[in-house]
Amino acid sequence: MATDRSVQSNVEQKRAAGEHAAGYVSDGMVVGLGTGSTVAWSIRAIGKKVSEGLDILGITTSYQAEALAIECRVPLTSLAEHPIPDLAIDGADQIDRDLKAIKGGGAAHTREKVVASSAKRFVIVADAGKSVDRLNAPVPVEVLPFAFRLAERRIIELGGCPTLRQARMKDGPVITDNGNFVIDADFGPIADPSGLSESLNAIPGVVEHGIFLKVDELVVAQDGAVNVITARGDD
Ligand code: A5P
Repeated sequence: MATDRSVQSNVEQKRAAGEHAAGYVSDGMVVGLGTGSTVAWSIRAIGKKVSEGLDILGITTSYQAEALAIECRVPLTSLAEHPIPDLAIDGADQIDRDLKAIKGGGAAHTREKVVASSAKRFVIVADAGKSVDRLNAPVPVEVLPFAFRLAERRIIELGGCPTLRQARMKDGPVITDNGNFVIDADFGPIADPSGLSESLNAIPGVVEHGIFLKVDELVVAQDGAVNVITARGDD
């Protein structure tokens, strides 16, 4: 169990990484704003820069991000109006050395993937605890409620263990911002993230899963320093 001190240092790492990436934002940009506690620091820092005259537009990935951006007075737009954001910033649940990530701990991965895939540059911000040699967290799979039993069966056939995510402060399953269910699919260590991504995409009724294969840059904070790791660009 984490001590108070480690919890505090984890929060400081998230803040350092999130605020570092806010420095990438400059006048005239359209910026994808991710979901979660790490990128929240980016959104707050961007809001501060806006109050000092920065001229940008944000595109949010969830109701949570939208509420925070509005609170921080970040002007918002949509993908319909600005289909190719200059930059997208987001957190992750795990990220490996090849900059392949698992996202969706907050059930926002579908919109996050749409925004990240639309953007010219996708940056993940993270505390050091998110870095792993091999992805092994359960993969969040957003699925149409009509199809969840089929999806569970197919996940088992792929060697996974599916758990329908349950809500807190509401009886029954989590309902995403898109009105769907989330299955957390535990495959243990994932040897082939690309292959698993393809297999999950092929399940009828699956809207989107949380394996992210294309991350351009990781901003990770550890021991009071911020490290920036850039994708090798060989895939
Ligand atoms: C939202 O569904 C997730 O993809 C988040 O981006 C991810 O869980 C990171 O969250 P934290 O920054 O709160 O760890």
